[in-house]
Amino acid sequence: MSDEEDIVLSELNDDELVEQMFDDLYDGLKEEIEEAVNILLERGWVPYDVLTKALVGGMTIVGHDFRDGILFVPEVLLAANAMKGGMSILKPLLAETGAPRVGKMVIGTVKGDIHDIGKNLVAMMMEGAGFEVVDIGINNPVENYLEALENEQPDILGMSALLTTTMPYMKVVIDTLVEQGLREEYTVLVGGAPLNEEFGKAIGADGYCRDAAVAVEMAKDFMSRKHNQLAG
Ligand code: B12
Repeated sequence: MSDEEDIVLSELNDDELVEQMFDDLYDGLKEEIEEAVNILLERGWVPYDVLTKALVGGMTIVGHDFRDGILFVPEVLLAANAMKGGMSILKPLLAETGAPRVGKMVIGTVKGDIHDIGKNLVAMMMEGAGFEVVDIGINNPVENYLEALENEQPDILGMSALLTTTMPYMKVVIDTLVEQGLREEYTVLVGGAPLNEEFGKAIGADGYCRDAAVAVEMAKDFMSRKHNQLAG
C-alpha cells in the first residue's frame, strides 16, 4: 500500500490539508477534493478562502506545470474536473450571502476557446455579490453574445479568453456592438490569463479584471456610477 492511501484527510491540520489538496487537484482526484472542501467548511473556513487559497492555489500549480510541459491536456482536464467538483460545493454558499440584487451580467467564453473555469469562478463570485448572472458557456460567436444581450438586457457583458489566439475575438464582439449602436448600453468587462489592462483598453472594453475579486469590485463600481448617472 502506498503512503497516499494511508492519508486520512480529516486528521490533517489546515496547512497540511491544503497542501494535500494541491496534490489531489494535481492528480485529478475529484472525490478527495470534495471531501477536503467539506472538511475545511466544517472547520469554519469561509467559502471564499476555500476557493482562493485551496482550489485556485492548486490550479495555479497545475497551470505552471502545464506551461512547462510536465502535465498534458488529459491530466489538466482531470484536474479541472476535480476543481469543478469542489466549486460546485462552494457555489450555493457563495451565492447565499443574501445581498440585494445589484445588477445583471451576461458572461461567456469567446469563440474558439473552451476554457471555462475562470469564467465559472467569476460567475459564482458575481452571484455571491448579488448579481444575477446569465452564463452562455464556451466557444461563443458574436451572434450568441448579441442574442443573449437582447434577450437578457444585462447591465454588464463579461467575456473570457484564455488563449492568445482567441483573445482578439473580444474586439470582434465589441466592434459589432459599436456598429450596431449598442456599445453604450452595456459595461464590457474582459478577463483571462493572457490579457492585461492595455489590451482591455486597446479593444475598447470598459475594464480588464485580473481575477474574480477584481471583477466583483469593478462591476459594483460601474453599477454605482450608473445609478448616480440615472439619479443625476
Ligand atoms: C485548465 C486548462 C485547460 C483545460 C480547460 C478545462 C476547462 N474546463 O476550462 C484544457 C485541458 C481543456 C485546456 C485546453 C487547452 N489549453 Co489550456 N490551460 C488550462 C490552464 C492550466 C488553467 C486555466 C484555468 O482554469 N485557470 C484557473 C482560473 C481560475 O484562472 P483564469 O482562467 O485565469 O481566470 C481568472 C482570471 O483570468 C479572471 N477571468 C477569467 N475570465 C474572466 C472573464 C471576465 C469577464 C472577468 C471579468 C474576469 C475573468 O478571473 C478568473 C478568476 O479569478 C491554463 C494555464 C494558465 N496559466 O492559465 C492553460 C492555458 C490557458 N492553456 C493553453 C493551451 C495552449 C491550451 C490548448 C491549445 C492545448 C492544446 N494543445 O490542445 C487547449 C485549447 C483548447 C481550446 N480551444 O480552448 C495555454 C495558452 C497559451 C496561450 N498563450 O495562448 C495555457 C496558458 C497553458 C500554457 N502556458 O501553455 N486547457
